[in-house]
Amino acid sequence: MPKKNKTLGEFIIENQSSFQYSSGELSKLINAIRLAAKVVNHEVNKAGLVDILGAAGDTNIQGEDQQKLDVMANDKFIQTLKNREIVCGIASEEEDDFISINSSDDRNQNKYVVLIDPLDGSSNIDVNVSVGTIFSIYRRITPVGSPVEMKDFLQKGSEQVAAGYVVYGTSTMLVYSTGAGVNGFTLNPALGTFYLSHPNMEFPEDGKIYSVNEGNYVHFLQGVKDYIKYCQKEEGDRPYTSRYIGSLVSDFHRNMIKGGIYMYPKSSIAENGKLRLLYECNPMAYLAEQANGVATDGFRRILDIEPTELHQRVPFFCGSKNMVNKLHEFMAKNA
Ligand code: AHM
Ligand code: MG
Repeated sequence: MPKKNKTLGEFIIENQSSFQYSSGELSKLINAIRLAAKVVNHEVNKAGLVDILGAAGDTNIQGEDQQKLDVMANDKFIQTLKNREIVCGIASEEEDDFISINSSDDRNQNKYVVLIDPLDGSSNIDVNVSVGTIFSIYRRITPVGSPVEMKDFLQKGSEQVAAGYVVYGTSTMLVYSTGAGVNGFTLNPALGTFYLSHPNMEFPEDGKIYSVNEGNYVHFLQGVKDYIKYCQKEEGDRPYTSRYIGSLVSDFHRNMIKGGIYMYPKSSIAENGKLRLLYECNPMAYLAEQANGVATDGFRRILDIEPTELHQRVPFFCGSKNMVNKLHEFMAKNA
């Protein structure tokens, strides 16, 4: 059990030898994400003070309005990763295509690709509610030294070597895993230092919170409707509590600490739900499994899904083991 009061920098150095592909490169990568997270945190915190709110005017590939902070966060993460010359490719929810990175000597020897949702839940910024950054890291499968290809990004989630998120909340936290459990670090804004505050985070096996946009209820599959009714029924330890921030990172974070289930089902108006497999579901599923939780599309393990395109969407159910398993019972009955 890692001891507390340790900085993220110390933790990274102490733990890099336990990483299965250790070479220090992954540590440098996490360090770059830590730096970009601090810069984005600074910008997000002053969002209410300066005139940078509102849509930037562009729309992303999914046809959604981009807000200025999305653009800023996207640029900061991409720039930081590019400047440090530690990845060979980046794919971002805010970019139509992946970005291939050349190092200064033009022979990129880096092994890792990063997929990122730079600012998730961005519709919450205008109303001062938590948002987050989500990242996912893979080893490339094409040869080192050559340009990255689409297949380097379209890997199954089970191939991830690390994943994490930053939650810009009442305090800012960076939570990540390199395959040996999940650890959370809280930013001390006065010093600009992340401290290990939540070692070995785990979903409680049972929970009492369900998080779903119930406004879409009428459009859900019968299995999901039945499960929601089950959550609301007065029996045993139910009814459960409903909590939905509308910011995946924040809903996930709360559920991991308190026990709960997050759901973004498919519906008659969104045939694959809303969330993106590569930028949102895979990294969160990786963290969930590292934290003793479960993540599926209602039937299949998220990490087993073979991606076919960069911006693919999937239904997403994630959280405490017994809650997700109960949902599966209702889904199977109605399949
Ligand atoms: P975004 O990437 O455009 O911000 O969308 C993802 C977000 C999640 O964080 C959140 O859980 C969900 O969208 C909320 O969607 P809805 O408003 O449809 O409930
Ligand atoms: Mg998102």
